[in-house]
Amino acid sequence: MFRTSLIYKLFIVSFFYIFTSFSAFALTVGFAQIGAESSWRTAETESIKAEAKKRGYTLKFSDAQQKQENQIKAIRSFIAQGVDAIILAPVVETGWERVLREAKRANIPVILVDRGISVDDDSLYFTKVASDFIFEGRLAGSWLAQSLHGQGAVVELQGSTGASAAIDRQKGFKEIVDLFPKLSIIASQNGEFTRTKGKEVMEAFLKAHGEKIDAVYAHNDDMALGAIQAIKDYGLVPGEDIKLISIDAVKGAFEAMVDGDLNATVECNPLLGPLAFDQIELAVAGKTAPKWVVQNDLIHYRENAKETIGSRKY
Ligand code: GYE
Repeated sequence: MFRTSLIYKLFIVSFFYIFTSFSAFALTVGFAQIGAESSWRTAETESIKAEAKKRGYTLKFSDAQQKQENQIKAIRSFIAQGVDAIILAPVVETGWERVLREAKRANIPVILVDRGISVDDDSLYFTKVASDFIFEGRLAGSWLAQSLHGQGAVVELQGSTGASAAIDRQKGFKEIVDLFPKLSIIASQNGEFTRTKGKEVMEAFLKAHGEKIDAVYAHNDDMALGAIQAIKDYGLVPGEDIKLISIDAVKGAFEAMVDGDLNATVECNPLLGPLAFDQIELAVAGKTAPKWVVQNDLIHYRENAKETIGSRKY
């Protein structure tokens, strides 16, 4: 009798111990995502959802349909629900101070993923997990300058207005192009990071400049894939008559490189889930992190696409 009750008590005590320690670590995290404009973003969303599941965390997910006001609303609702941390993929660079101050006041750490923000007070967020877009633009510019032997007319498909990914990819690319007096960007327009808009803008570029265009620089693969279609419809050969380089390195870009339509793509890794949750755990434990956890990117060429396509993870 005595023994059974002792075992019984021990069982209850250890059960409560396990339960309380487990629930202390089972965090609730809000994720204010931008939308689903590109295959890159879909891969990022999946990575963050999968990582939350793997760690046994609850993820509250919000899709802002490309609108900053929706992201701000989502953040406010996460604060009201008392989440342990917030992941924010900021659609644009500016206008975040007020809502981030609210999160700070509520003691909820904010982890930025994939894009950056411009604020005077960087204590408004814990850290940023993202690629270096200026570097990506420079890499794309260097490839293009070389492959055109420093001479030619380039059209640029920009990412959505105000996004750090668009601002910096433009900046880095232009820096390199400006080094070559005979290389110029003859047109540059917003293609909203989507395949549909990329095709539409490329159609307009072709109508205005036709065969004068030597190359396309697209801020993401989806827009390049749309442009490839427009070039084919116009009766030119993408990858040959008009060279194309874009950024992201998603599966669709590799398929286009295998087909010969796309010349090169700069990698921008969207599988940010593990790194983002590592930062959350540091924040919740009261530790510090560098202000920018940089992802390293490289360039892929169509010449090697057949060998590498099989090992791609997104
Ligand atoms: O390159 C593009 C997307 O913010 C890095 O957003 C991200 C960019 C990515 O929709 O495809």
